[in-house]
Amino acid sequence: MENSNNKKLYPEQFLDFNSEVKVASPGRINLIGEHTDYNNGFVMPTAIDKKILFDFRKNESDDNCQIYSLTFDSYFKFNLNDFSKAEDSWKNYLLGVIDEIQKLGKKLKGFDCIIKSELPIGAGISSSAALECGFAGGLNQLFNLNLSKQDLVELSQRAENNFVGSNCGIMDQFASVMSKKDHIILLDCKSLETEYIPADFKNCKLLLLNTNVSHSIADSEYNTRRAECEEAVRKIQQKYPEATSLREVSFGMLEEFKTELPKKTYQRCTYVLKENERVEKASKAMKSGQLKEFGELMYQSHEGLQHNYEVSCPELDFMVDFSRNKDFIYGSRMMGGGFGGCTINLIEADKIEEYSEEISEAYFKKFNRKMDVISVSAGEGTIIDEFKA
Ligand code: GAF
Repeated sequence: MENSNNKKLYPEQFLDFNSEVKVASPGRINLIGEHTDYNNGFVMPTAIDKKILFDFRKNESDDNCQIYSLTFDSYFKFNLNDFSKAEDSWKNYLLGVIDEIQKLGKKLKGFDCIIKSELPIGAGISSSAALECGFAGGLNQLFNLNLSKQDLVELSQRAENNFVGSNCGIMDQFASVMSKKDHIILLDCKSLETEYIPADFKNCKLLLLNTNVSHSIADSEYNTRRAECEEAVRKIQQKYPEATSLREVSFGMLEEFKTELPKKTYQRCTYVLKENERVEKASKAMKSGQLKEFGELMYQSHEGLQHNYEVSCPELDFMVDFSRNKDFIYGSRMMGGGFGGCTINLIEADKIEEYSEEISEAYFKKFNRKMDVISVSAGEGTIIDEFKA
């Protein structure tokens, strides 16, 4: 890894690190289809051109591993046969991956790894999936584990579910590994069937506006939303056994259970069913170049997330509202799990600079907080290079 200006940052044992495997693992955006993945629904994500970079080498030992994060200037070591949950969450994404690889009966040996991130943390662009998938992909290559791309996606998701304790769906890991440059994925999270739609935004671009807040309730509320959806499915299944997720539930079926479900639960389910419909419409609009229609669906998605799914926050709502009457912004919505992070905006390219200044100023005035502008394009999924010694 390049570190010529900054050599003093490396712990001594990482100086002159000769990489055997290098990995570039991207963050992701999601155009539409939020909180639908764990309900077996549809999403439209893609990887972005910003990444986490890894360098791997085998070491002499059978089971001792060392990891250094250049981003956090933090070093830790662990034994492959004896490790437990760490205090820092970023370490748990990695340990979770090791745990899942070992559960598959795959044999690892001692290795060293350096990690450097270009992804802002807590911005909702899934630095966690990038970390898991890049790490899993690197180990797969270094130790010839013979895992497919889909194995890497699924074991990374399991690492997050089982070791980190977040009940995330599959979207982030899938986008990080499977994306193709200049394309948006239309993913059916039930069958994992994929369609790659050219990311042709004509005179527009995608712009992320980072609220720079990440409210602490995010993780617990995420798990609660998922539990609410699952609870509804369990009730509906009593009459319709074929409904194993909200994907198999129609508006008509949901209506039948309106009085039996808690009001909020009914509201959450309505949002999910409508969001799945929006993704279907949005993918058609994207394919036929109807960008204004696409943008309108983004606004509707935000409204559902704000009022029915209730995962937004004042900072995100302010940003979306601020864009509403600007005819050069076609669509805007919160992106990812919610309670902070970024909005994603479809905006005419030549207005980006002027608009960024205007909204930054207004946001600062309102919340006394700086926001960040992140311009993104649809990038390639995980890239792995091997270097023979
Ligand atoms: C987070 C999760 F990790 C995803 O699986 C997805 O549910 C998303 O929130 C909401 O759409 O990024």
